[in-house]
Amino acid sequence: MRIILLGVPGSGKGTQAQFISQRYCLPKISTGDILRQFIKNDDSLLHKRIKNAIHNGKLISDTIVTKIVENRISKTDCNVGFVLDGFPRTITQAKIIKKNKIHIDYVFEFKIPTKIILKRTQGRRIDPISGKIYNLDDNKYFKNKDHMNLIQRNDDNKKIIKKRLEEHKKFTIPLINYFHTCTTTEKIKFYTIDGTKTILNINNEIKNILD
Ligand code: G5P
Ligand code: MG
Repeated sequence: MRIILLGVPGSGKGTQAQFISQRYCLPKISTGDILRQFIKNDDSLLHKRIKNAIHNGKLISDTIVTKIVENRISKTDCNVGFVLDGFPRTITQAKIIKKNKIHIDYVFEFKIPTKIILKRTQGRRIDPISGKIYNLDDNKYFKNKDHMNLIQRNDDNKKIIKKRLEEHKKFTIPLINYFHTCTTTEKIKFYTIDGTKTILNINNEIKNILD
């Protein structure tokens, strides 16, 4: 199964990517996570450029991101399929998937209103070891014994979120419209998910589709 998860910042892509990856034994490919890991490890000009773009809420160039994904999906563990979290994000990125003759089975778009986006992203906390995603609103956060070690993302502040939302509107909304046109011609199953529901409800909705 080859799956794409789309949606505004904080809509639940990463959370549901972890669920899908575990339940269906599929590698999770999160371009955001890969880029954040990448900029941690060096201080070259390229690293600085990527860091600057992320910290300004801007998308990274299609060339860099598609190279990362092409390289990752060429690994043998992706022979069974994969779940792409946050890629593609532009029509150019989607066309590279097509150029590589990779057939996508499912696209899920998560939708939530802006007011919720701001609250969720500011409450998000991440376990730096496992990558597991929590929220201050979530009881599990307090049950996590190591919650003192959970971290907040640098780009999870109001000003940067607003810029990330502008990028979404400019580049990803046209991509979503593009996918709508592909559903019939390329037999891609496209589902819009109401991201305001609980995580468990959405897990179940996805299970009903993929099981
Ligand atoms: P990222 O890292 O891909 P975004 O902005 O696309 O960043 P983000 O912020 O990671 O997306 P998400 O993954 O959609 O959001 O959301 P999440 O982490 O799962 O959930 C957010 C919070 O809500 C959590 O606290 C979670 O517990 C809670 N939550 C989740 N689901 C639910 C639910 O159903 N109900 C409730 N109540 N709560 C829930 O990209 C970062 C940057 O990297 C670059 C760009 O610079 C980008 O800005 N980048 C790319 N650039 C170009 N092309 C690409 N393809 C790129 N990919 C990354
Ligand atoms: Mg994410």
